[in-house]
This record gives sequence, structure tokens and C-alpha cells, in this order.
Amino acid sequence: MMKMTMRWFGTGFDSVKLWQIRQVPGVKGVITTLYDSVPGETWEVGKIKALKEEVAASGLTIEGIESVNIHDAIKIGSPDRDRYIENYIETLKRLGEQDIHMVCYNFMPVFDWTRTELARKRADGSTVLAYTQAAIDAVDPAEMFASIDKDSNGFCLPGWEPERMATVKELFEKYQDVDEEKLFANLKYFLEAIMPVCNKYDINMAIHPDDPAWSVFGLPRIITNKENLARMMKMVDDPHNGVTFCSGSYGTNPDNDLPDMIRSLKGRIHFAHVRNLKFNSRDDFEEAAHLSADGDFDMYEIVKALYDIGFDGPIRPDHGRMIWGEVAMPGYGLYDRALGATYINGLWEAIEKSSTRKDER
Ligand code: DNO
Repeated sequence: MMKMTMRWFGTGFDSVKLWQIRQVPGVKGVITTLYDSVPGETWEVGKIKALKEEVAASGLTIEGIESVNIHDAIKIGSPDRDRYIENYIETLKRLGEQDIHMVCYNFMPVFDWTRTELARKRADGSTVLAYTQAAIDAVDPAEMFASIDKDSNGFCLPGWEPERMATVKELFEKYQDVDEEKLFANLKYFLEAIMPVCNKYDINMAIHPDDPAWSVFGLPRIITNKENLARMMKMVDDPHNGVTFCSGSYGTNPDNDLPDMIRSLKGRIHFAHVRNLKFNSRDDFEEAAHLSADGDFDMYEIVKALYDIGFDGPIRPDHGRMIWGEVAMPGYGLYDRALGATYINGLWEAIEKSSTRKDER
């Protein structure tokens, strides 16, 4: 049985409160992080413990970390990467000692997820995150941060930390010699180094796909499709080397057959992000409500594929629309994600009951 969760950025960073999450039917845990940690540094034991206690005090559990971010030196493969890998290993050890067993991360150069609008208005008056390729092609990457920041409702967006964005130009230069092959090799180097600690503490590493699932601003991107995932699973063939299956990220490329990808990853999906997209054209999409009918994905087939492979890890609704006047971090308001969680729970219950009752007949 999967575990329904919601992402929570921590007190002081999130408009949503733990007690509110606790009231969403079926949600027993959160996916959280030390939101003010800097990629590359070791997490303090005291801070991890305090986070755990705060979550427990609200009647919830920590079902995983999203994210422990990877320092660019590791992705670039610079000479100082070993120092940052050591710190990463120590952080994993400390998380393992606190009984935390799932860590989501990404291997995207420079930018984490990329959207070109954070509040596109839909017909029902809700606002959503959206992406138009033409807008990316027209913008200088260094300006990207400013354009994202101005629509962020005053929140710091995950993966768009101002400190890193201030050095975008320099970062681009450092990635100059990193092509897809090199990025794969650097990922392999990193994974091989961390697998022993993951095995010791039973920590499932869950790489998040590149979003959108193609190269932006000429930067290499590798976690984009079934073939590359198969390569990644094989190159470090350990069950702790797994993935976050994010329907909204892989689904940015309509050539990705989402249920088929899920089935191909049996045993290696450690975390699921479930959300829907609405395409206006191949180069323009917006994030829809979770309901199949509101977008282009067959959410039943996605949840059914997860059910069929025996997925039992944490799952969460993903970016929600901004509805009912809520002011929150774009994509991460309470209301629409709560609707999403409830809908996914409904799909799961129906799939489970129809398959077990069929077996009984
Ligand atoms: C965006 C998120 C990503 C994700 C990271 C994982 O909303 O899905 O920022 O958390 O890529 O490291």
C-alpha cells in the first residue's frame, strides 16, 4: 500500500501548517527538508532531530526528504567534488540514524524545474504554472531568475535559491564541457560513492526527473525518458538507486508513455509525484487540476500502473492550482493539493477494491 503524503517546506518557509496537512483525509506523513540548507553542506543532527520532533508533534511522520540538493561540483565533476560527496554521505548517515529512508534529489545542471509563468489564469479563474518554449528561447538564462522571482508571491521557490542564481553566469561557464555523457559519468561516480551508506541505512535514493524533460538553455539533461532511466538503473544496479516517478515532469514530453515507464521501473520507484498537465500545443503546456478530465493525462492509468507494480512508497499530489483566494508558494498551496490527494486516494481505493474483489470471485 502506498503512503499518501504532502510536501511541506518547514515552519517559516511554508504558508501551509502541519495541522492543516493532518486534516487532509488519508495523509499521514510529510515530505520535507531543511529548506535553508545550502547544497554541499552537511546537515546538522540537531536540526534534523528538531524537524522530526516538530512533525511528530503534529501527529505526522517524515516519509522522506525532498531534497538533499547536490552541489554543482558533483554534477560538473570538478576536482573538489569528493569533499561535497563526503558531506552528502555524512548527511545520509545522519538521516538514516534518524530513521529516514527516502531521499529525493535531482541531477539538473544550474536550474531545477523550469516554468515560464507561475500564475497563468485558467478559464475557471484559478492560476497555474505554465511553460512556453518560445519564452525560454527568448530569455537570457541570467534573467530567468528575476522573472521567476517576481511572480513567486514572496516565497523562495524550491531549486531557485537567490544565492545560487546570483552566480548563474559563472555556473554556465563551469558546465561548458559537460555533455550528456559526462553528466552520466558524474552521476555514476556519485551514486557509486553513496551506495554503501544507502545500503547500511536502507536509504532509497529517488532521482527526480528533469523538468521539462529536455535540454533548456543548451544545458545537458539526462533524466528524461525510459531509455535513459534504464541506463541509469543498470549503471549502478542497486535497488537503493531508484527514482522519483513524477508524472508531470516526464509527461512534459508527449512521447513518454507514462504507465509503460512506470511498469518498466518495477522495484525502483521509491517516490511518486502525481499530477496532470494540459497541452495547448507541443510547445506550450500548463499545469491542470489532478483530475484526468481537466488535463491530458489518464490519471487512472498512471495510478493503476503504480498499483500493479506493487508500489508501496510515499506518493504525493504535486503542484496544485491556486484556488479559493489562497496566497501560497506557486504550485504549493494547500487547497488544490488536498483535492489532488483525495482524488488519488479515491483512484487507489477503487483500483484496489476492484482488483481484490475480482480475485475473490
Ligand atoms: C518542483 C519540484 C522539484 C524537485 C526537485 C528534486 O516543484 O518537483 O524542485 O523537488 O527537482 O530535487
